[in-house]
Amino acid sequence: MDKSALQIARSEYKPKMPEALRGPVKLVEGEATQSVADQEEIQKLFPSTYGQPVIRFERAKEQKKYDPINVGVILSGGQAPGGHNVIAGLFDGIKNINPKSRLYGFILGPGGLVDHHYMELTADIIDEYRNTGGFDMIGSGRTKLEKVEQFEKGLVILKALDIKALVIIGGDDSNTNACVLAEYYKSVNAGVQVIGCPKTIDGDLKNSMIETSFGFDTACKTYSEVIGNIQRDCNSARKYWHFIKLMGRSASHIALECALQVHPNVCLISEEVEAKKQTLDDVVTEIATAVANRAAQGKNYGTVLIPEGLIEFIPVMKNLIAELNEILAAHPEYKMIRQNEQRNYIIEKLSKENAAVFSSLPEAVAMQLTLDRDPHGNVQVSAIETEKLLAEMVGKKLDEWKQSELYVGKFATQTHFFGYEGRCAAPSNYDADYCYSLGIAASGLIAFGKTGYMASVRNTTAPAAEWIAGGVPITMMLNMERRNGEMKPVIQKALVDLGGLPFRTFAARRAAWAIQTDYMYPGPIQYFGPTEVCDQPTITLQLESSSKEK
Ligand code: FBP
Repeated sequence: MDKSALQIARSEYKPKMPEALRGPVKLVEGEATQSVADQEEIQKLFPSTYGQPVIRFERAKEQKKYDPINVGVILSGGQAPGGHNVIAGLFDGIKNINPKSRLYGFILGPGGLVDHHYMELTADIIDEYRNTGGFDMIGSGRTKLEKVEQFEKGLVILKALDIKALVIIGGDDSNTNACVLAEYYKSVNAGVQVIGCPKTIDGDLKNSMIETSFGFDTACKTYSEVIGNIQRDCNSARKYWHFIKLMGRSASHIALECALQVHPNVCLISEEVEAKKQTLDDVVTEIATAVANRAAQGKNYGTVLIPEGLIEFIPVMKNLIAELNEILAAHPEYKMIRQNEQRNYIIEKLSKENAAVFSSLPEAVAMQLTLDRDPHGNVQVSAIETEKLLAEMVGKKLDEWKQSELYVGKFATQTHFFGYEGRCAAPSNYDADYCYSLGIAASGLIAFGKTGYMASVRNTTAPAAEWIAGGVPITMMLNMERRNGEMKPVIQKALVDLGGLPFRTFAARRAAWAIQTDYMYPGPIQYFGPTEVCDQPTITLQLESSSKEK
């Protein structure tokens, strides 16, 4: 494969690591843990893995001797920069344990385990992918591992390859499944440990023990670079309002981080829209007001950041989506109905109130709401064109205001959606370092015979040498939620905390950003150069950790 000069230089990069992982380690166990909510139910569902302690690795004097171990690895769900480095860290870690250890990658996600598609990951393959973006080393997929039949089919290949531990690199849903699988394999004495790893650009897999999911850093920096470029274009031509939707599923972490990095004129935060019980019209009025205020100063241009999950947080839409979820789960025949009849079919099944909301939506958006849920029951928010919906509705509102002379100005829009552009970017130094350490930590958890844990690396706003590596029992993160019409144990998603410092910092500055043109242009991710340019974590993480210190 031909490589650019940057790729060649980057492949030589040696990830920075916590001091504790730079040699033999010992394991330090904390207190027994509890699930974040619904303790009784979770304990009943996970009798073998519930309550395990949090683990920290510390430097040991001597390297223990370990037998070789065969390990399997799966990349699950959406791509996130740094996945290859988790695998590289895992590979180096198990080879360190014993050079005869072997690593197998299951192809195209959890489906590879069930269908027995795998490849051995040898040193030459690993070296080819060090510090690269993407998940193309083994591919990823969204098959939901939830049925005993799938677990048993997986066990056949795990036994055949003599695999004693499986690492599942995924988001909240995939790690929930890792927890269920760990419990099952332990309960049947399968002799297979299961370890999770926190991945997702969305940044919504975090809690008191997991500071951030990998990929969030690089994805936000990539989007912020491009939004910065758009802002410079916007400030040069001074003729467009840019409506920019950003990936992130339900949580607005990506939009918030990008806002902190680029200072847009408007940034919506879904969690705030929900807390304020804003209607779609309120949201449109808020944006139109910013447009009108700038127009009054002769500025007919600006930027609006929109989190992709916004629509789910507008209370009437949330109710509608909840009912649609139930209807779609109960009526699989819906997919067979002719397209031009689908809208009426849904309207007939909906309650009167929801039918009225559904009917009021532009047809394209209404139909985007009924698209197949992903295997975990999530609405595919990336397919809902909220940026176009809002641009159109703001235009209509401004036309109305023009009639009553409340607004005098020109309103021309450009719409953008940034998501896939950032998911496979080459990892920032932060993600390259963080991921490699996560992989090494996973190998440590395996060596110590642990199962049902998520690899963790904390204190990552400090220099890498001071990072704290270890493992967190996944049951600690679970609560019961309604999914696909049933109550299920799932990892609690971390949405934007409206009382947290990142949101408060944004809220304190947004009024000035709305009227001024105080754009920031962060530029591209830098890999080589001064540490303050190359190694800074996200502003979100810096603010969160500074508020913890106080
Ligand atoms: P994960 O939660 O699996 O990490 O996926 C993240 C994400 O990029 C979301 O931001 C987005 O809504 C979704 O994946 C898109 O899914 P797909 O890749 O299936 O189109």
